[in-house]
Amino acid sequence: DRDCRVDNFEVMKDFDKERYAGVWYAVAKKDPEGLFLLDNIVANFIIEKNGKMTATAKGRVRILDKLELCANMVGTFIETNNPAKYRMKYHGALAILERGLDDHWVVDTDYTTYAITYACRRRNFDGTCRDSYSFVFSRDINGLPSEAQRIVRKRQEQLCLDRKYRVVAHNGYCETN
Ligand code: AZE
Repeated sequence: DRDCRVDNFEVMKDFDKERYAGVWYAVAKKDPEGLFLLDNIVANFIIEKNGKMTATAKGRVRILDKLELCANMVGTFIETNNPAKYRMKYHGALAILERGLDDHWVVDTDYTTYAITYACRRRNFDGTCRDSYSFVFSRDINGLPSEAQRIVRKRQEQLCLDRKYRVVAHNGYCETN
């Protein structure tokens, strides 16, 4: 039946980072293992003058078991042979926050309404993913229209992550914290 090997996942064809640039609100996410952004997640992708893509991301996190704060994260994107498959180097503005190097695959987007991204951090020996995260992004903080939701649901199935997502709340927490 469905092929869940990461290398066989389809990603956005002819990905155009210039059209992708700008603000995206996370409206749903599938979490990886360990610490992660909780909610109020907003990403802003920028194309630098040298053509490289960077991004800032904000989101509420809980660290040291009970400290809640808004993480200000910075990501730089390393291009690969596939224009929709990046390696993302990221770190927090505060040294106590995470840093790392993750895949950042743009699985699908129409540039103006929705985007779905995928990162596999650890693979099983059979090529399926052991530890992944994925975001559904919207240009509109209030969510996606039903046509886009239908496309996104299909992509989530193709990533073998159907029913693994939760809604990302936006309540202004990171505009004041
Ligand atoms: C992403 C959008 C593009 C820029 C960045 C993103 C990811 C950020 C994280 C942050 C984790 C922070 C934690 C802090 C304690 C994909 C949202 C940088 C993965 C866990």
